[in-house]
Amino acid sequence: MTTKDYIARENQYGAHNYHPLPVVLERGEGVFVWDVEGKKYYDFLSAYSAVNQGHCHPRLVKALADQAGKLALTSRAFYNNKLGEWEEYITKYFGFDKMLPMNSGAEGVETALKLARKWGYKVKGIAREKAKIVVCNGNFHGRTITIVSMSSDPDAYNEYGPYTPGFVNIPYNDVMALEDALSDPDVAAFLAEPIQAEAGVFVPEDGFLRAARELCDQYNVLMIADEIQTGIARTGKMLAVDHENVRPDILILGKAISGGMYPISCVLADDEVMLTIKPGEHGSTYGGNPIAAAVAIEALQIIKDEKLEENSSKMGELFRSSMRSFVSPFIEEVRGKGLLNAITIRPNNGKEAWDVCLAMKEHGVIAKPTHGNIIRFTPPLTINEEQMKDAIGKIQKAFKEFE
Ligand code: IF1
Repeated sequence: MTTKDYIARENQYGAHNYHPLPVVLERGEGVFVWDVEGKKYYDFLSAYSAVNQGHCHPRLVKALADQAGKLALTSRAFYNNKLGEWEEYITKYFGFDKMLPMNSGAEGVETALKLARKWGYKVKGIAREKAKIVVCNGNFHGRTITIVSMSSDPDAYNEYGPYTPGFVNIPYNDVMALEDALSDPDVAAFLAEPIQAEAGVFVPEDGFLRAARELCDQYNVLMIADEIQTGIARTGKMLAVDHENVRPDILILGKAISGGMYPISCVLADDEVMLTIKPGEHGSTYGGNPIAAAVAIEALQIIKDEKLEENSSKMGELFRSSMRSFVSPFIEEVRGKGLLNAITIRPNNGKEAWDVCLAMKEHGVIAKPTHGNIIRFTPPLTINEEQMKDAIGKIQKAFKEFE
């Protein structure tokens, strides 16, 4: 079977909810992936920042395989000997009292919203059914009906109504709008991504997160950070909120807490928040399973052992400075933090971001456009200097092709 055949089969039997780049991958190792014809690529998407530790990291493969051969799933009707180990490890790692495990990022976000509402009623004393959660325009927190109810992207929400009420949308990066929204005593929480990734890697002004933290304190509102994409060293610090020394009340993690090995998400919070949910009031069949526990511990330990925060920061600087000094009629702006970067593309000679991505693919680098004119550049955090320089050379060749 050729690339064409694989794509045709997916087209025929799979739902059409994606428009992938025409490349069919079958193998990965570190920063590289290979397609079914044996062509090798630098992966500059990393499964949307899930594969921060690199593809098929041997320690993660081993953690997964060892645990899979011993005990995979118990449900939460019984205890297992791995979950507590993960809970202790991750709460100490991030400095929270407790953790609640789920599977997908969206479930993590749903969990945080439930916690915020419970806390709003039980602790803050908001009248039943009145709690509001403040969110930002341009957000991306997942795909459930409640989550798309917060979205300002028509592709994400159109024709999925009726929507879940109780959300207040404000502009991102706008402290005045935030203060205005939070001063409503029915507000339980403020939910935001520390950098808006899907919106096109929109980095807020320095001080925004700190100001948000202070306003949440002032108005007795929980600050919820969705670090599903920005967390786990992606932006050059373990968490993106660390750049401003901010500690959220609820931290949502996903994607790279498994290094791409398994769908795992979790929510961290202190007792005042976490203990508002009682037995039977929330859960998940797979959440907290022994494989997830084993994989997540290993994935987080790899970040420390391989000093990936530092590498992400350095390689990110190298990427941005190289692409900023590179002159191309296509490049409007290069922005980002650590290895969460984007280039906005000015259409040129009838060619757009999609065409640039196709050309990069031919040169051996795969990345995907978002919102038409933005390309995200998010390689695994394990990328070394030589690889980064090589990949940048290939990316620049692709840009030059259309001049
Ligand atoms: C898709 C984007 C990335 C997320 C944040 C929660 C979730 C995500 C900040 C939900 C998920 C994904 C989902 C993926 C594409 C992708 C994405 F382009 F849509 F925005 F990464 F940039 N919070 N992001 O980024 O996590 O339930 O998917 O595990 O195809 O929808 P999930």
